[in-house]
Amino acid sequence: MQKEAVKKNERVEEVFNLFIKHIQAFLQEAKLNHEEYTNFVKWADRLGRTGELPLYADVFLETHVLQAMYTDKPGTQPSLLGPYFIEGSPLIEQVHGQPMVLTQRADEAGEVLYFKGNVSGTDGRILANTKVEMWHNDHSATYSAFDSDAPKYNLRGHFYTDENGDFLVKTIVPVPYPIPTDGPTGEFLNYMEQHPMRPAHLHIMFEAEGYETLITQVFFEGDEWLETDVAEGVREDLMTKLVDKGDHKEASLNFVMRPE
Ligand code: MBD
Ligand code: FE
Repeated sequence: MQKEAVKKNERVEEVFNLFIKHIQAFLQEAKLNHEEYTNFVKWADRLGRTGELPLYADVFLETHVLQAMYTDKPGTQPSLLGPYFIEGSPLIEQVHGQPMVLTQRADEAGEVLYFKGNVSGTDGRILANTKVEMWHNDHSATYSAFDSDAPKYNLRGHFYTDENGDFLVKTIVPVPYPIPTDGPTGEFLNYMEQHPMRPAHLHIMFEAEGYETLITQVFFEGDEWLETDVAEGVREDLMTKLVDKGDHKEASLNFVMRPE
């Protein structure tokens, strides 16, 4: 207990030292005048006051955290957790032989999607009974509990893989998502002459005993925003294809987790 606390403080000290060292180097290089400095501080203050700091961080910084953590490691690449995950999603009822239906309104707009997945380990093990957490936006590109008036857990839920590590979930096809442009994050995008779009994506997270939790996303071939995703969350092994089945679409992807 005592030892743990000491270790943690050393890590915080190390990180803060690096943080201040690089901020100072940035200021030396940028040679801001006093007006620019004041503008920068005011902008950062607005970022905090409007509640957009998590959004800004997840869009412009989180991808670099992931790259530092995971480059060159085996298994499915992680992607951004993003600012729109909430705890406490409902357990989706599992009826044998039937797809699980992600929480949705009776008249949920959008194309029906059946998404099939399989979860295994880099050690070759089938990962049965793995917890799968899913959340994504709706047909009007809004996330429940944030920029939508849908019920809090709309298009959110969790369930478990079957004895073969498989799952089949029924939901709707997510759509490309513009991050909010009316606040300080939008100001930043404007100055950078950058569009606010993320390609359509499913958020998905896997938890299995003895394995590293895998937080990732699923993207769809042909999406016009894949190459210029504002948050740089796209990874090659997270791509799937939407197959047209007339009254619905199908897609599938295999996920591979790493032992701890
Ligand atoms: C999103 O939907 C998202 O997934 C991320 C990472 C950032 C902003 C909006
Ligand atoms: Fe998202």
